[in-house]
Amino acid sequence: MKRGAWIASIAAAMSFAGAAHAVVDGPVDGGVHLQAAATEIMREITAFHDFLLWIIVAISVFVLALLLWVIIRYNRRANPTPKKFTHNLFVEVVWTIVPVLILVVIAAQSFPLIFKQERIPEAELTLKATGNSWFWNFEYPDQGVTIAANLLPEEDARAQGRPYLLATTEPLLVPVGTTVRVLVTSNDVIHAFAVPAFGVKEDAIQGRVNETWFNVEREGVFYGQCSELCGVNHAYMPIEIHAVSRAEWEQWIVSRGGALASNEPDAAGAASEGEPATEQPAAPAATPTR
Ligand SMILES: [Cu+2]
Repeated sequence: MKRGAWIASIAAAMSFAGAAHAVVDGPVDGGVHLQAAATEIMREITAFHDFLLWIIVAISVFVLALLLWVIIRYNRRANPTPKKFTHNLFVEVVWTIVPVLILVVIAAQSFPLIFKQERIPEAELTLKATGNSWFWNFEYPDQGVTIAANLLPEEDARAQGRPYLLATTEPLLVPVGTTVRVLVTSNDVIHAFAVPAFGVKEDAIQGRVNETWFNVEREGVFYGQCSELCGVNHAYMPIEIHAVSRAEWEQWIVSRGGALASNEPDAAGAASEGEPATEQPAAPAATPTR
């Protein structure tokens, strides 16, 4: 890579989330930063990542400067007769208090973000993602639509100009500007439903229903992958999500034989609160769709 390109990449990596750059969804060749955010949560994760990066850079530079100072100023030639003291109260207090303060500052940014991720807002739509060895089932239980998304074979991906190992045979559609609650489970081993641009990563565990959520801000094609080592074809169970307008999504639901009845966001939310077992009968329902 040319020197200029390196500098540009590093500058991009260290830029704050608000910095203007062309939005390219999905992973890109030579990309060094996080994928372009498509949800508010991911924008905040990106900003937090950049904030931490600056703290790490400052600490690394400071420690390097201390090392250089000791190497140059206190080597045997420059300082032939070293002092013999072993304690310095002031320095010891400083190197205890300052790291604690740094951690407090980090925690003050980190905890609100974790709470925001974990607290699912009033959902307008429920999506169920079920991991299988090795493909995903997606279901809109309130609309009665189920799809099975397999890896798009390499020759088809090349022919269609879609990214091999990320494109699927059956892309999932979600409406933009809609809070989608995602129920994540598995039919066999542990998988993980992860979409970097949404800031979402949730374990898919057999016999258990985990919950997460996203609200996509813009239309686009977003990719994710199973993110839990789940066996020999772990790398071949991608996730492809198309964020589209509400009208286009409704059209798609109808074309898949679904019903656009009003959904009741609170029924499933209350049930999953304390008793995951009550959700269990829903899991096998996804199986016969294959
Ligand atoms: Cu998996």
